[in-house]
Amino acid sequence: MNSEELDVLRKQVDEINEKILHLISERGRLVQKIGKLKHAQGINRFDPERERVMLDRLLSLNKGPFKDATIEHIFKEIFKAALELQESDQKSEMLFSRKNRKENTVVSVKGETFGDGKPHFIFGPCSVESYEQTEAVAKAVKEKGLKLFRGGAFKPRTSPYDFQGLGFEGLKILREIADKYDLAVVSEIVNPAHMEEALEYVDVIQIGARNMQNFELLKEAGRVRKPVLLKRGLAATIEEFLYAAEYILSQGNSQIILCERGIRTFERATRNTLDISAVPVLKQETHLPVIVDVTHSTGRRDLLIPAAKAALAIGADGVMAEVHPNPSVALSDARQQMDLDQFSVFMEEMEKFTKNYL
Ligand code: PRE
Ligand code: MN
Repeated sequence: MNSEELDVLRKQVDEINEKILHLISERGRLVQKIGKLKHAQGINRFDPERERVMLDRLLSLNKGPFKDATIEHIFKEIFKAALELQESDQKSEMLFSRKNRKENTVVSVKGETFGDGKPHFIFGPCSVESYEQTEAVAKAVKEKGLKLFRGGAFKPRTSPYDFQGLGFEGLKILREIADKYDLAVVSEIVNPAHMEEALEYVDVIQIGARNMQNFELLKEAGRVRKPVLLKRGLAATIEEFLYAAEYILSQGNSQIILCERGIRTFERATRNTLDISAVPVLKQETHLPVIVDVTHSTGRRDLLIPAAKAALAIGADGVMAEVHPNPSVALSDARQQMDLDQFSVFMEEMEKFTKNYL
């Protein structure tokens, strides 16, 4: 074959490539329309029966030179690409998507505006154990000029024999103390049926890691008009986390703060593995504020300061940590809560870090 002949053949191949590209693009646009229709009708994107019918028809038309298996392989790749296109279209239409809303959602609680580019902090004991224990922490939070106070009243514990929280009694204590010190209450609700009554006491509803896929609870949180602090599930992918947020958004509540709290991995040096890169991923993919719970992710008092610095440095909108007046006797998470002196050091470090590096 002389080189002129080769050039001619290659030119023909180039032209066919172009035609294939146009046809594939045209197919893509049609498939996008199909994707929209299917989504509107609530039909599954993946349709193996339809794929089989198309493949059988193509194989019956196949006259070579490619073998049936090759044709089947090529078209399966085309169908896969079509599915991915439909999926990415659908994702960008999600309410959580940054593509859908360019500017940050700012969640405002007692003047603390999560998502405004500045760091915000949430502190409080793991559990509300008594009025005195809770007040001691609230007082320290207030003295530092902070506004957000957390405390667990409903505690989803691994063992049913562990302290389960004081329930509504705990919420009442939180409210009373928060009012006394002019703080806002962040507390976890675990039962959709409790939501309405809890709103009397709570300013920010926390959905805990263990309930991230409690869809009825998420829907209920979506119906209320108060901010929701949604924690990532202990073994949830970022995608699952985002769909959990979508449940809340889809019910009309966009006041959501996402919270990375560490995920379960093989590593045992820390209680969970802080997935620090989840912060910028979430900031890129969504318009929602993102905070890091340094207590539950590390499970180690000695790692709280570096983990919090890392969180702020990588772009988190805030940090949450647990503080107890006497951690050694705490009824839950005794090993990881800060005492009041450690809390003071923690805040001094955060102030220095914020001033020097952010
Ligand atoms: C399409 C894409 C994915 C489905 O699994 C089947 C077919 C395709 O690429 O042809 C389009 C489509 O979504 C559909 O026909 O229902
Ligand atoms: Mn805890």
